[in-house]
Amino acid sequence: MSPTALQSPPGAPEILRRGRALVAPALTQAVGSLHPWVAEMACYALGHCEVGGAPATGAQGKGVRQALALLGAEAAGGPAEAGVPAAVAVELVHTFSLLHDDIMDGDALRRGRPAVWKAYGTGPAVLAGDALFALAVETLAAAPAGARIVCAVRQLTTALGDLVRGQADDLLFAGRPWTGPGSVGVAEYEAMAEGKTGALLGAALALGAQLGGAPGEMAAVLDRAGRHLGVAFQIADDLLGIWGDPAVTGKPVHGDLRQGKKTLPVLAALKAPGGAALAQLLASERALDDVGVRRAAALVERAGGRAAAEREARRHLASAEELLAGATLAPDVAGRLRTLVSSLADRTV
Ligand code: GRG
Repeated sequence: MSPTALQSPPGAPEILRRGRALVAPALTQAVGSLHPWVAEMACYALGHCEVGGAPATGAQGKGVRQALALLGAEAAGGPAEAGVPAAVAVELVHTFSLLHDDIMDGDALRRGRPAVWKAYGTGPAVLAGDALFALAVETLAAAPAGARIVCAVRQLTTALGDLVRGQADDLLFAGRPWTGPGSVGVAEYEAMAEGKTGALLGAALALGAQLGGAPGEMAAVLDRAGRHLGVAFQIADDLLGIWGDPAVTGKPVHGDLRQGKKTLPVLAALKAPGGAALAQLLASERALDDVGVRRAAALVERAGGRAAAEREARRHLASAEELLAGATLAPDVAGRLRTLVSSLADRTV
C-alpha cells in the first residue's frame, strides 16, 4: 500500500487551511497594488494586519469561499492553482460586503475586533470597500483563461447583482411588521438569503470550475448547489447569532435579536402556534434590553423556531448535496467537496 493510501482524507479544517495557504500570496499581492492607505485598511479588513500595519494574529475569516473556488477548479479536472484568481476575487468581494454591511448595520465588532469603520472612520472604510470591490473584478478579469474569461466575469457580475438584491431585501425587512399583513414569509426570507449569501458561494464554485476548464453545464450545476449551500450557511449564521458563543463567533451576544433582525428562527417561531408570546414581546415599542433578548431567545426556542430553522438548513444542504452527487466531478475532489459542504451548516463559528 502506498503511503498516501494510508492517510485519512482531509477534514473541513484542513481543506480550509490548505485553501488559505494556497491563496494568501496572490491575495497579499493584489491588495499590495492598492494605494498604501487603502491597502492598510484592506489588510485590516482581511485580518492580515492591525491598525498601523503591524501583522495581525487570529482575526482572519474562515476562507470558505476561496476553498470552494479551488475545489471548483479541481472538480472540473484542473489544478487547484487554476482557481486562485477566482478564489482571490470571491474573497475580496466577501471582505468588501462584510465591511459595507457593518457600516449599514452599525455593527461595531467584526471577528472580535473593531469593524473597519470603527477603526478608520466611515468615509475611509467606504473607500476601502470600493477598492476591494474594484480589485476583485480586476483580478478575475486578468485570469489567464482565454475566451472563458468573458463567461467568468459575467458569472461574477450576476452574483454581485444578486448580492445587492438580497441585501436590499434584508434592509427593507427591518421596516416590515413581525406579524400579520406585510410580515416576512419564510419563502421571502430564503430568496433574500440566496441573494445575500448563496450567490457568492455559488459563484465561488462556478468561477473556480470555469477557470479549471469546466463545461458551462457543470458550472451552472455548481452555482445552483452553492446557492442552496448559501441558504443553509445563512440559516446557520442566524442560529449562531442567537445561540452561538460570542467568544467564538466574535459577534456581540444576541446582536440580531437586539437589532430586531428578521432572522429565520424568529420568523419561523412567529408563524408557529406557540408564537403569540414572542410576537407580543417583539411588538413592544422599547428596544429589548439584556433580559428582553434572553427572554426572546427562550421564546423562539419554545415555539420551535430553532428546530424549524435547523430543519430548513438541513433541507437546503440536502439539495446542495443532491446536485453535487448528480454532477460529473473529478472523483477524489467530490469527497472533499462533500466534507466541506456538510461541515458548513453545522458550524460553530
Ligand atoms: C457585492 C456589489 C455588492 C454589494 C454588497 C453589503 C452587501 C451588498 C451585501 C451584504 C452581504 C452579507 C454581509 C452577507 C452575509 C453573508 C455571511 C453569512 C457572512 C459570514 O460569512 P463567514 O462566516 O465569515 O464565511 P468569515 O468571518 O469566516 O469570513
